[in-house]
Amino acid sequence: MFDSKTIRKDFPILDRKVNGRKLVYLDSAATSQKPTSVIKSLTNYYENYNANIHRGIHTLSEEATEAFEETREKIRLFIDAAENREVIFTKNATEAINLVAQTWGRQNVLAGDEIVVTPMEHHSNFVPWQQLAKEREATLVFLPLTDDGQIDMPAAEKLINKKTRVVAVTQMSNVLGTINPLNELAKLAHHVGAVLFVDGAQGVPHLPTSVRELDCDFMAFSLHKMLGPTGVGVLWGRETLLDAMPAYMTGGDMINSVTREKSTWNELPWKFEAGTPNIADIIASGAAIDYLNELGMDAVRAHEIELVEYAIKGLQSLGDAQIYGPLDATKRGGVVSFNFKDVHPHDVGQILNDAGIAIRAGHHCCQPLMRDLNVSGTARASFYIYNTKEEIDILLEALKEADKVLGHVACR
Ligand code: C6P
Repeated sequence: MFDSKTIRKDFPILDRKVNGRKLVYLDSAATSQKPTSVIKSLTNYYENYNANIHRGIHTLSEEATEAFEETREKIRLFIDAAENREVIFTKNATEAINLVAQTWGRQNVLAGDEIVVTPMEHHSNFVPWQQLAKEREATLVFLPLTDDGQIDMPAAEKLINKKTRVVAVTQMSNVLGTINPLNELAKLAHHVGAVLFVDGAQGVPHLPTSVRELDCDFMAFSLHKMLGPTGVGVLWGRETLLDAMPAYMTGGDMINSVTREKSTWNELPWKFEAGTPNIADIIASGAAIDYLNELGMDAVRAHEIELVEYAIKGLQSLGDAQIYGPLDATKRGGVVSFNFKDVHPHDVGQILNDAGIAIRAGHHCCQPLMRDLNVSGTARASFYIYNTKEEIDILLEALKEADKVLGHVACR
């Protein structure tokens, strides 16, 4: 285990005040804070070796290319992929999902086929599949959830069938916290000749992840949720699948040769990386991976289980707080969504902000799930390596205070 209080010293932003109170940042599921090593990596790049990559034969370009490709290798190791050809940089998880839906999807999903999703998908892993289904005249099938927000696996066994082309599911829900049984879903998908697409946006930053052990076929995630800068996403896919896919965007860097009549594509991974990529942020993402590796992802996971257990107990002790998702902390990741009495979550978020506490409130880009839960939104506290039990105490105290104020609002 690591000491969050020591870790906090590496995150300058955590020293700031909000509304005159010490910042309590409980919104890492939206985006994590960044350690000094990541911030320094950005300035180091711009101060010392800013150049375009894969093009120049001058020293700066060579240094930038080397650092850029080194990050790809770090990411390969982090998710235990077989080849770094399989690691493609995008601008975020959303772009990675669209890339697959619009290339592999258009090539492989035909009229009458089925695309399987869950009701807990973030819009990013839902709307691209919904649009593909419309375009291809395919059917979108939803795996039902149990009352505590887990996939109903006996139902999944029946619903994943010969018509299924892809099962698209989140590794961990950004609302319910549920960690999904990807191994079992991979078996069900592969048994009928379908592929398993995993949205790892919430999973990869918080759980030890091996794409080979999970036996999935594609995975998408964003570096900004795992200590890295914004503007960097990753698509991992099996080499055979990526090789067979058409290009997504065309232009510079992704070609092999171009004549007036036709063009041929570069090899993987560059076939999917058209134009100048986000060089500085991708290189700094390598520093983020180094930081997480130093802590160890098993320790990250253990820390979050401890915080989630503590937060759930604390919220339960307040009475009247409705908590969504499984209550067993080992079955969920570091997000806790709740509604506090019959008060609108935006009011909760506003009052907490007055106390310097940053949470997220609203539909969390999961409108179909909100409809199923019969709520307009939830309040959500999410945790990461720098959060402490003391901060959860501050949250609980603020909620007790809010109760006094919001109790009135609710009765109006
Ligand atoms: N969820 C949240 O506060 P991008 O924006 O492409 O980096 O990530 C999209 C995304 C995809 N899948 C899941 C499960 C996610 O949680 C997110 C981002 C943030 O919950 C911002 S809406």
